[in-house]
Amino acid sequence: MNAPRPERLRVGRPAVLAFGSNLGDRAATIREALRLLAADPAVRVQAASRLFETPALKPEGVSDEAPPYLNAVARVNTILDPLALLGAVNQVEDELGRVREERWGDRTIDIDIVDFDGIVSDDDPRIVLPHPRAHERAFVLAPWLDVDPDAVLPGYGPVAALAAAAIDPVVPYDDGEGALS
Ligand code: PH2
Ligand code: MG
Ligand code: MG
Repeated sequence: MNAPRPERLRVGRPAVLAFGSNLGDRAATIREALRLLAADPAVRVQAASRLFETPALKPEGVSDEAPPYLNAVARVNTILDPLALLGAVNQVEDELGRVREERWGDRTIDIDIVDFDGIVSDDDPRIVLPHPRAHERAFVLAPWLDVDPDAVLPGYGPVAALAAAAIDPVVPYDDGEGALS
């Protein structure tokens, strides 16, 4: 029997993930990260943004010395809870050679949970939701608009308005390989 599923049986929850890479083959690494996440049976990748090229933001401001980033955002649906999703993205980071050294240091891949089902929480220092700096980062907000033009950042408002106010430069990046996913 294939009766329509009642709404309450929909078990997955939406989340927004941000990807950044400024070392190695940046585009290939972000594509591989998406493939690895999509291979997790607990995570469904629903949409991936374009790639954007962005100067490295360091604690002291935008840096012209550090290699520039490629950034992207994906919309996913998952049956994991936030901490388990964090574990899954950290595992993908490890598989792709992420080394955890200095804060905001150059990296092959960074995957951040920007939003998880609208949760606002800083109870657990391992995962603050939404991502505490997403509201001011065009390198997160611009690709997010790609996958959801009507997105709202919990506690901050429409992503379109935040993106218009953010000052870090973001430029769409085309390496001829087509869409991310
Ligand atoms: N991520 C950081 C620090 N700085 N700068 C850019 N352009 N893109 C990033 O993804 C990024 C950053 C910490 O996660
Ligand atoms: Mg980050
Ligand atoms: Mg991170």
